[in-house]
Amino acid sequence: MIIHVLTLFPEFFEGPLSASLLGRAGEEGKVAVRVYDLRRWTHDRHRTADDYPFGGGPGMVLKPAPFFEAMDELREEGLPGGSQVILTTPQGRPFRQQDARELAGEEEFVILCGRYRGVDERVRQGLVTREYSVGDVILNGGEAAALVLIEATVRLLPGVVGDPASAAADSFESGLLDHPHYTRPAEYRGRKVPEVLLSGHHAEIEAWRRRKRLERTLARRPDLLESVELSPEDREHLEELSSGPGEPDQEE
Ligand code: JA5
Repeated sequence: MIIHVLTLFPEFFEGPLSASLLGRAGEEGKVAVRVYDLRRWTHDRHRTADDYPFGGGPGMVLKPAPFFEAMDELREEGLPGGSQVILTTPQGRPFRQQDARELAGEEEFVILCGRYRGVDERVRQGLVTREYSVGDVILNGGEAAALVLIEATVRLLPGVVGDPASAAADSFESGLLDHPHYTRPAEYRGRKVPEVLLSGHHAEIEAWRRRKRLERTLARRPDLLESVELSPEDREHLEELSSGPGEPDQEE
């Protein structure tokens, strides 16, 4: 897979792309993330990539030309015709696990990072095929959001996450939030690991974990329950929960 990133702050990507799982995936040739400085496609002495907004108002807008010229060059250099061109923006659709799965099936794609007040609208109209938000928060630019897309996508590539069972067992692959996890010691500062986890009864452990996932999802993200397949036992448990106490808001 080749991921191209156009940004005014290429140094933003250096640490994350060389660290941990992403760094290893790069070294092993599973992905090449090519980060380009947008100023490469500016032509004035000050390498200006932004300008004042027509109509006035505060802040600056990223000029269209560096994006269009960069895309021309990527295409001349072999970027396939149908490649997705993604803009990270608060105006985009929420980026979900399903979107990461779709991107993981692409051979090559481009991420455009906005800065300041955003990008000239003609960049969206003329270049962008998809717009994604990574949460209703304000960021200084699209770079941090681009890293979210990259990490979520690359970890789905074959052989990137060491243990495929771990990738598959994660929250959201089941559509539910994850159950609690414990490791040694069995008691720490007076807090005990639930007895069932020490019992060795695998069926009971799995049933406990499923119930905990349902409990947590009901308490924290009830919206997720609408798109999850629930067994009759699941529904029965949720029924009990809506009358009972459930998980405390924050474990004290
Ligand atoms: C800000 C000029 O989904 C969170 C996001 C916030 C944010 C994004 S994505 N892009 C920008 C931006 O600011 O380009």
